[in-house]
Amino acid sequence: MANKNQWPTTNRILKNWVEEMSALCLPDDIVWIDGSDEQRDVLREEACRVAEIIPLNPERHPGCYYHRTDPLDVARTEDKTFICCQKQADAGATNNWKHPEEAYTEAAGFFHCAMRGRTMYVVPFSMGPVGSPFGKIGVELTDSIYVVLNMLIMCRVGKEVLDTLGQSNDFTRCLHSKGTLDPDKRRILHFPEDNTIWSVNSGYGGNVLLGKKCLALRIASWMGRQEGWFAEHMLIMGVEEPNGHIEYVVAAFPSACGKTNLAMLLPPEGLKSKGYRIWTVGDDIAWIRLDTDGRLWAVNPEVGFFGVAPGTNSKTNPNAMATVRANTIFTNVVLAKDGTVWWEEGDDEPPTGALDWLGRLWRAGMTDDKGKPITGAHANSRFTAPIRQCPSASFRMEHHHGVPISAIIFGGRRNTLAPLVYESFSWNHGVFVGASMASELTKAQYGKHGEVRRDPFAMLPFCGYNMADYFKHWINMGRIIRRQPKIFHVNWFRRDKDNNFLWPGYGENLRVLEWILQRSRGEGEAVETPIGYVPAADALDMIGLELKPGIMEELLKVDLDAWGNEADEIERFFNTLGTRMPWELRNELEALRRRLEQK
Ligand code: GTP
Ligand code: SPV
Ligand code: MN
Repeated sequence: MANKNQWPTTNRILKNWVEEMSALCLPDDIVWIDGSDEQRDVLREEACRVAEIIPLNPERHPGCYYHRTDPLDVARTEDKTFICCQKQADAGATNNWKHPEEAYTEAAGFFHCAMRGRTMYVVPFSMGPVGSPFGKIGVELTDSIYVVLNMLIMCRVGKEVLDTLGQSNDFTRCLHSKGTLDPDKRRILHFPEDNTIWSVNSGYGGNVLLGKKCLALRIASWMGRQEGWFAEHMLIMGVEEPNGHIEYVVAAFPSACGKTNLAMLLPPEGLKSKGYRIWTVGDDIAWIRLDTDGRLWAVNPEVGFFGVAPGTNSKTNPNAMATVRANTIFTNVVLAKDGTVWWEEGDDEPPTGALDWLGRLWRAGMTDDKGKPITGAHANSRFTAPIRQCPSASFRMEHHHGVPISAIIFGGRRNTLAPLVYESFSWNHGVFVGASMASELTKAQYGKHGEVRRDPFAMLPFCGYNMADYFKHWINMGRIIRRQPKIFHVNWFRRDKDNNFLWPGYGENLRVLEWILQRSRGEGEAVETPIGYVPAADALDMIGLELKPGIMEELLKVDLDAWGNEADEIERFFNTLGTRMPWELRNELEALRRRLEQK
């Protein structure tokens, strides 16, 4: 469709931009994505023909495909991710920064002729329901059919979006090329002042599905600060209580720390008989606005899951297993001879004669030259699947207004220190709890696996502006939210001396949610500690779950000495965030220290 007159829009600004970018990348052809099943089927066939994807067993996995990324391109590359605004101070201490001019110039060199011999796909997409006051439109230009097929699952794509955009200039300009996949020339560039994203030399999810982390978190968080709302790395879930009423909560955990699992949990035996039911609204991103009723309301800007495969099985997450049965793309898992897929701690025994995520012949029990087990699936292997296929998918997904939020939950992976759950004393204390979050690194990030790093609000890699300003935005919003949700912190990952998890987690986490919702209503028994309120010894309903004696005490323990050290760590971290750190959080730190000393 090189002929511009045949393009499916009359938006001059959009057409000019597509022309300009194609003059830079020089694709052989330009194809506009209309969101139809017919076009998707043609693209699938084409991707299979060039072996970008492999069709899976049509009986076992109808409509499913398999994909491998380059071995050096298996997770987001935070060190190649930049916020490119005029002033470095606006990107802040936690972001890599480049001056826009320098960033454009360098990347233009990488994009130059990058699409020669390839097709440029034009993907108009909406984050949030099309036409909703929450909605934001983007257009991604990409030379990867894999990206197009993923975008078709992850967001609302096609003609309807173009119609809604009309002649407007109000869309995020997203440019992506696989380029050569050279890691040294990989750049994930955000230009919040131009509403533009450029991504080059990667083919991995979070780097290239530009509606997700790049638009819906980094660019949107910048917009949210200016327009008075929040873009957060949070799941959204409804808890239907025995009386039929549904309360909604949002929860921010760092990458690979349990958002997808919590968002679609199945009530455990015991609690199930009380009549609980979970509704999944989102598993990764929440856009949150203050409404005229004085409450916070949230939408999930996405319509798909890009979830971690390893560890997902019919016991830990039956809803996810049901979701990925059909119409799913699997990336970097094990491919079995019969066209099925497998991953570590999944269902079934490991297949024989299978190919691992690198495409090598693989069998369970293989070890490398150091004797370490070789996993078949990459630890950050993922599935891309439509939310509507999830048995617990919320019937309010398409509501333009979203859902009202009753509690905000923060959490991380902490071997020690953080108790199973605690409640903050106030909004500002809750912001402090979010700001001082920390978690062990997982395979979703490059870095040293297991090391603890500060990850405020689970937004360290995703906040598109100065982190200190971000904290201040949360504090300022608190002043105008008339009906503030309470703020909590959870830790499913506390371990005993032998390194075993103390808490069974997964579905059992509903017991903690039940207490959180009770507390939000002013009910539920709690004990005051220097860090916040923890449940009284018998406050969690443990019907149907027996823990060994002493375990609950261990889970809820607040070690004052360890928290004294933690306060020092938090101070060290705050000191790295520069002069814009809000005084309110310094006050909260001193208040924590005072409470610890008084005990
Ligand atoms: P991103 O998609 O990277 O943002 O991750 P996420 O926060 O959605 O994490 P996810 O739910 O995919 O969980 C990541 C890993 O944590 C999986 O291997 C899970 O099996 C494991 N996990 C999730 N919930 C629990 C839990 O309650 N307890 C324990 N022990 N492990 C859990
Ligand atoms: C995360 O790392 O938090 C993810 C996966 O959700 S990705 O979209 O690749 O960033
Ligand atoms: Mn995530």
